[in-house]
Amino acid sequence: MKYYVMTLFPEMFPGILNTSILGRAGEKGIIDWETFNIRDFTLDKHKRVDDYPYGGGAGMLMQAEPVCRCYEAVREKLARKSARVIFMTPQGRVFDQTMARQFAEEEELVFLCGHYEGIDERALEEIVTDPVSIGDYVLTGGEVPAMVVMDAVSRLVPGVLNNEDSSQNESFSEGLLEHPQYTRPEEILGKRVPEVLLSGHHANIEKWRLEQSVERTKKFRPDLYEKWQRNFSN
Ligand code: 6GU
Repeated sequence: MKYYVMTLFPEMFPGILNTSILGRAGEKGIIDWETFNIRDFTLDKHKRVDDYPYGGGAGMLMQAEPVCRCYEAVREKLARKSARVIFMTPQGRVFDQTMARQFAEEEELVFLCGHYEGIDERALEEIVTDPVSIGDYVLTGGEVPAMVVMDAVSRLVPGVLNNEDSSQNESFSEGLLEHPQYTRPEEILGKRVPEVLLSGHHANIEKWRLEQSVERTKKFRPDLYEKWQRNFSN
């Protein structure tokens, strides 16, 4: 998987993408990424990339020209010229695990990160295929959201996780929240590990874990619980 990121703040990316699981996947060559600084593509002699909105209003907008010229530079590198261009915006479709799975099937993804109050609509019409939001709250820019999507997608790319099915065979794919987990020691803070987990009785352990998952989901995510019931308990 190769990610191309168009942004005014490329310095935000290496910390996340070069660390831990994503860092290791990068070293192994399973995922790769490259940032393009939109500011490098302005023709303005003062390197301006933003301007006031027509019709008035608060804040500044990113201009169409540097964004489109930046995309042309990305496009030259694409193996498939029709690669998805994901625009991170609170106006987009809300990102979920189903979208993560769809994106993970691609070989390359382009991310466009907006900043300020947004981007001139004409540039968006020209290049964006998938406007995507990460939830109903407002952030200062699309960089953190792009990293969220890259993280969720990368762990679905074969070889990124050690255990091939640990991304598939997980509570969220099953539609429930994860059950509680414990590691050594058997007792700490006056609390013991639940006896069933020490019993070695695998059927009982599985039953306990499912019960715990169901209880947690009912309590914290009744919306997910209803969906799970509709899908699995008919
Ligand atoms: Cl993708 N961008 C911004 N600026 N804010 C957001 C978002 C994206 N998703 C949720 N809030």
